[in-house]
Amino acid sequence: MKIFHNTRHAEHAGRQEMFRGRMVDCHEVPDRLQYVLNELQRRPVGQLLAPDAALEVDAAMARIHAPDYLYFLARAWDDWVAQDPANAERDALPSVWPLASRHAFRTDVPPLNFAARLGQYAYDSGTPLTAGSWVAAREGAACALAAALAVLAGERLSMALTRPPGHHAGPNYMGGYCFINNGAVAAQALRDGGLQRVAVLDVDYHHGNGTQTCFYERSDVFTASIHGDPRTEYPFFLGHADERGHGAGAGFNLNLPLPRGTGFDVWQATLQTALQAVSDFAPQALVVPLGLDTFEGDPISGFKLHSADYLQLGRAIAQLGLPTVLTFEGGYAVAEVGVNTVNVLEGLQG
Ligand code: Q9C
Ligand code: ZN
Repeated sequence: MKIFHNTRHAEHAGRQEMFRGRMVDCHEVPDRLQYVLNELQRRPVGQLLAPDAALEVDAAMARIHAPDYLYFLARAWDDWVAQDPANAERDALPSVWPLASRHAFRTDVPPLNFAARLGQYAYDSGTPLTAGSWVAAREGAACALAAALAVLAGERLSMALTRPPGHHAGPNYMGGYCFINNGAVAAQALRDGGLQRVAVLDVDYHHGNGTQTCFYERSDVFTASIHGDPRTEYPFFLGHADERGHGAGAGFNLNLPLPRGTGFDVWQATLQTALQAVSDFAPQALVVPLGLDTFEGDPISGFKLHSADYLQLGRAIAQLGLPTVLTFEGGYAVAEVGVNTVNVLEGLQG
């Protein structure tokens, strides 16, 4: 297995996120990826690589994200500091939003004020944008592209081992600790490499709203997600079972929400439902946004998987017999995220 890791991930290091009216320390920290690298040293299940610097990562991101959103992200830090030089000492977080068009706020006149522009592109106040966010996120997209190209070249398994994560980022928005949707970039790169049908199976605790939205009206990329019921769990406003796709994409999205507190027995049975749906779609490759926040010890999530269950998860996905690209998503029990991640990889290798 080829594992493309982001050598610049630590440049994205948010300090605090807004949570219930106060600022709390960020959960999505650089240490998360370091723990995975440490475990890979103990159990070298794959070949650690950095993506080729010559990869056309801007073109790959532009296949998923809107030009104005990428333009915004690339310059956001400089614009933030230009708004007030003192901002150089603090992360950017939004505090004002246009909500949705049905609330009659204007979105047709692009604001000039940076706080307003950030509110236009960010859907929560838990995703700090820092001086290094753009370079880290862009290099993460390079990892996703490299992992997709490896599978196109014949590799059975590859992984984009990167942070910040990606599955909450949509065509023109950031949120949920995500800026660039790495899984979507990988899926699109697989399509652009000549595969006709690609499936995405999101196993993060949180609904993969960004990925769902990227492919919601398409029949060439089937998306499935197993996650905490959005009536009680983030991201709240998407991820219900009746979201099946739209237009040409009708029938090509599957949401499997589960109540907070769900353990591995029920989760695993739900995984079988998702795997059957993926198999029925007959894809030529699979993308797995791999979140480890289904772990019982996760500080912000509510499922009850144990470390050994991740071996089973890997084995179950391997049963599909599909070329598979993994992306690293959530998982905030930092000391266990390395063992849990490598357990999945070991299970996948059979
Ligand atoms: N203070 C991913 O797992 N905030 N994103 C929850 C905790 C949002 C999770 C509140 C959680 C986003 C990639
Ligand atoms: Zn998550």
